[in-house]
Amino acid sequence: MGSSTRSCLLLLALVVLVHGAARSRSANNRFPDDFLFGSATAAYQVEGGWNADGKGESIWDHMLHEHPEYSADRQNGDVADDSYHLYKEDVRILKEMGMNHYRFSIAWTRIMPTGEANNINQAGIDYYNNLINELLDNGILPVVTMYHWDLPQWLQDLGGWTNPIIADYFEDYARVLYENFGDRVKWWITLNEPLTFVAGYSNDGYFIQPPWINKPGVGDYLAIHHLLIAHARAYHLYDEQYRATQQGKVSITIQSDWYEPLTNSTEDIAAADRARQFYLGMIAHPIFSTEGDYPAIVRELVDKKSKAEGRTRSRLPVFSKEMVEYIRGTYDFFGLNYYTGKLVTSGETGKNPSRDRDSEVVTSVDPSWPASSVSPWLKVVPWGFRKLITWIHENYNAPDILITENGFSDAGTLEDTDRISYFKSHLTELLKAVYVDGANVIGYTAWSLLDNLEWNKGYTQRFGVYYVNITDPARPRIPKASSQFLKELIQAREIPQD
Ligand code: PNW
Repeated sequence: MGSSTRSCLLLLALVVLVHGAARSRSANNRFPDDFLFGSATAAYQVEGGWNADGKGESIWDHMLHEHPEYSADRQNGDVADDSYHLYKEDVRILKEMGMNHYRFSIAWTRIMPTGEANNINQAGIDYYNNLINELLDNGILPVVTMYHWDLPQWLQDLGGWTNPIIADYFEDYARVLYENFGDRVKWWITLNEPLTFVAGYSNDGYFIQPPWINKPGVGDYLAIHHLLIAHARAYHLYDEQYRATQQGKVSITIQSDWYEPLTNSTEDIAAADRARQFYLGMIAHPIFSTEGDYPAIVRELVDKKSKAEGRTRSRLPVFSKEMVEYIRGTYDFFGLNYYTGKLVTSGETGKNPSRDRDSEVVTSVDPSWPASSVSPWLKVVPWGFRKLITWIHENYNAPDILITENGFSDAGTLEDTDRISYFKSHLTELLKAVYVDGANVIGYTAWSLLDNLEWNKGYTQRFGVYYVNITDPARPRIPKASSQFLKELIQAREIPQD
């Protein structure tokens, strides 16, 4: 081989190498072709029309009517963003951003005012038909949450999630939804963030929520037990009666922080794993793990403490072998909400008894982490997003993961640069989980489409990529800079580099 041929080959090799490196760099920054981008809301937070056209009273209607002082700004969901009347505006702005899907929730009480199947409200069915059809006409996939915390008050009066009969009622509700909307809705989420809403039975969540019953370590465990059964009932109903014809997917949305050991001591590493089991595995393990049932460490610690308290049975109810099998595997994807991370060490905290105390962990945050100026719990921990996704990938048999919420709050500025950098850093970590760690993330849903009623924090904590002026009866939707950012990102299917 002559020296000129050799240098030619060398040059060629170099070109190929450099090109390859450049390609893998850009691949790391580019979303897979079939990756779904969307945005989310929940019925009580945006709809309003709380008693319009036959809608029944939910536990959130009930609580904030009875106790306006529970709300940070004395606001409630009576009118909210008035999406009950302005849903076409919502679809218009979704389309404007080029969104592939819209995750919204159905208000149980709009369809079944008391929660009972013998009392169907046609106007409620009509409203969701209109919304679903408007979305489909605009090429946007509906991703529908059945339950985003607004239980019919009628069912709460029977004990709500602490009464095992709730599973029967939830299955009835799911049937009505599949029957009426399943021809067009192909993505179903049974429950949103179980471990957030069960704090309504333990009064130890980070915010006041109905029914606000002070039974920590007992009421929340009962609710968890029954909601897992309710979820499985809705899943099996779909499997047995609707999947063949409707061909959709059914799953659940779980919220988890990332739990990082405070130090690399064996003790802290074990504590962080316990935290994951108590604050994520409690719901995920029965559904997504190979073995099913509650995580072993959860079973062990709660049983041990219950015994030491002199009880005749564990505060955490026990599933029969059949029920473990019935719940195990009831998913078609993993719905994940991520906002923040925590540092973990072992120790005792929380009410006695309570899930916090049962877990034998103490969490903290790093003071150097940036934070939302209005939501004290929301520290910006993007690397925790990657670690959480990868942990789920490795521990639960590599499920398809749909990010069903991720977002940032502020007081409501239109130049929301902090929200843009939150999205950017989290999407960057998401792509590392996909390309480096091999996780199957199939889509990303920004919380939230609109500034909306942030539960008992009212409008003091705004998560929207569109601003809503709630003193204006017309509730115009005004784009923030972050909506433009998402629009460009979705168009390019790439994270813009500065
Ligand atoms: C979610 N945490 O709740 C809910 O699904 C939304 O309805 C809500 O508006 C949104 O997040 C913003 O708060 C969360 O403590 C509750 O980490 C608590 C936490 C995260 C999300």
